[in-house]
Amino acid sequence: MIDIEHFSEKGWVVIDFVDPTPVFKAREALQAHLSELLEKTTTLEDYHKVVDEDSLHTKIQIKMTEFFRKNKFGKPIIEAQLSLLKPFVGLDLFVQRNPYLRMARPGKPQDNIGYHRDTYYGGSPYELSILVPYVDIAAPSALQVMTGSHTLPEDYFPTTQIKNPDTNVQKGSPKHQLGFLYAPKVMDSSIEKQMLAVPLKVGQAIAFSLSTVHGCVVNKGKATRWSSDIRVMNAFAPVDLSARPDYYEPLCSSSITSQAKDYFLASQNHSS
Ligand SMILES: O=C(O)CCC(=O)C(=O)O
Ligand SMILES: [Fe+2]
Repeated sequence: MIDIEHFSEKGWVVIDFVDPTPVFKAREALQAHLSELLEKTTTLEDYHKVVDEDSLHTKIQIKMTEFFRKNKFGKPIIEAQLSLLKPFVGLDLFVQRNPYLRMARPGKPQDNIGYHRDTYYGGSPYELSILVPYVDIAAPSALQVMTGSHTLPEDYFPTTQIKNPDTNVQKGSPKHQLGFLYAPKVMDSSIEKQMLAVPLKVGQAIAFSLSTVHGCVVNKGKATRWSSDIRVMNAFAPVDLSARPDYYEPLCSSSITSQAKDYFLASQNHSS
């Protein structure tokens, strides 16, 4: 069961997956593909011991992301947890089609996007981010969240919009497509003392609202943090998806919704 009260109060919640099998399957496949790319048996955790140089890292992350998306690892991971998600988000759900695959090496701030709210970038508080780790993540390596920030107004925190100092992050560039922001809205570093690191094991996830302040500035641990954040939303939530029509795909429908869709499809076919 998801602790819905915990989520309501804090804006984030740790989920123990009912069926972690697809996560372990993705982990195995990622590790095998990584070893193939690096021509060397490599664990996800020790990736940073093999790849230190940034441009090589970006190339590997692009290839690993393509592999993750081509094999469609995300949807089955979420699908296996539907009994948990339905009481939480609803019976009619969308899931993100092409989630990001994040790879944050220890001591490399450039592998992270820092503290933010995704509502700064067009996300809706009706959308949920489910961050699924493929390695155990100890507190020093973990994503951090600000408890209670999910219901604070949008202008509560001052931000400064800058151009990403990493010139490789441009609109549409490969790094942008990996989830890095070309014009990040930087939050004041004083919020750090309110940020709470949430350690996770493989088979768990942290779910948070897109209005919850979250992020990581640098992985201060010993292992590379591998995760994908997979967004889920209620198909009937008042979110304007017209600017990103392919962003989501259907995940599940209630019985009445499925029958209504069949009716409209039949009527359409009949009249054409
Ligand atoms: O994994 C990270 O470092 C960031 C994840 C994130 O920003 C999100 O899920 O919205
Ligand atoms: Fe985010």
